[in-house]
Amino acid sequence: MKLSRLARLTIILAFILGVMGCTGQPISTTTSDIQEKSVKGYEDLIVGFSQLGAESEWRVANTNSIKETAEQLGVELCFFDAQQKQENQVEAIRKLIVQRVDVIGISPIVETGWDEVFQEAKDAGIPIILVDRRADVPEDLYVSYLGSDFLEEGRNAARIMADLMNGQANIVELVGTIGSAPANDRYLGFREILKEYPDMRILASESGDFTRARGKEVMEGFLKKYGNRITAVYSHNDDMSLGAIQAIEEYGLKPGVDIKIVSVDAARGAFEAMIAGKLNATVECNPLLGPQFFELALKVVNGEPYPRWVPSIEGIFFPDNALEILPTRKY
Ligand code: GYE
Repeated sequence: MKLSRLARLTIILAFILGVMGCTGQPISTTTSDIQEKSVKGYEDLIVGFSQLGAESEWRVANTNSIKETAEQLGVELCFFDAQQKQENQVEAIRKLIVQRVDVIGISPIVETGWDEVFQEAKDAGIPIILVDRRADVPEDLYVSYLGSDFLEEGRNAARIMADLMNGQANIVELVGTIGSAPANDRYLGFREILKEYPDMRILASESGDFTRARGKEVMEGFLKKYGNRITAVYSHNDDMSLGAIQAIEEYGLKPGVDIKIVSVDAARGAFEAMIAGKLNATVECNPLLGPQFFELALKVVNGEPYPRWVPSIEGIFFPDNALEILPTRKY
């Protein structure tokens, strides 16, 4: 049988990955390993993680939490950063399958397009845990979801906005990454509450891809088109809010005063903006998921009972006590 060059390379890669750990160290096989421990501890765990990128303050804190917790617990972590590309996440999962990790955590960049590769993991007997973002796949293709209630975050943002604006506003919306779970649900949750307020209108809604640079650009476009008709901004994350603040200042208006801003995440940058009077509120979305993730991973691997959804506990923050709270913030 003649194998193609690609097939030969794949076999060699599979062999190398199979005998090397994520750190590049060979996986030592002693007799006790071969006999397979019935109950694994953190030191026995090999966990794969496919992170979507590094687009925001939130994401950086999320990655740090996962890496630091793995180190503290002695878990072997195989971490891949997809740099905002779904195809890189698919490739990472395939590598992790070849590496035969115990469990795979993934923060899917968008909701759709995962069925095939999740099925491949399932066929290989590797459970998938969704971390931070949900994927729109059949229930049996993942074991659990750890993360926030994005719909409720959107509802809370609308409730705060209605309060701030006394039920009257011309709103522009900075949407997160198109097709991502937080953008989809923060969009829907906000509108659900807005229905109760006929004098709160959305003038325009556009994606700023969860980044500060895009948030600024999109806000510049809104200002060019609607000028001082805009009375409020709803932004799906703090980075885009910070970009919008800059755009509003350059336009010659006062963010937080002439145009009120409600944001999501509650990252340090948002607290600084609230202290400076430029941001009116931020709905918390907790990125520090490392400890809960590895606890869940261990339960899954040991066949212990675990919930289908582990929700994060979150609050809402306003400028009045931002100065006091800032030193306690961990991201
Ligand atoms: O709000 C945003 C990030 O998925 C909840 O992604 C996360 C979101 C977060 O880029 O800042």
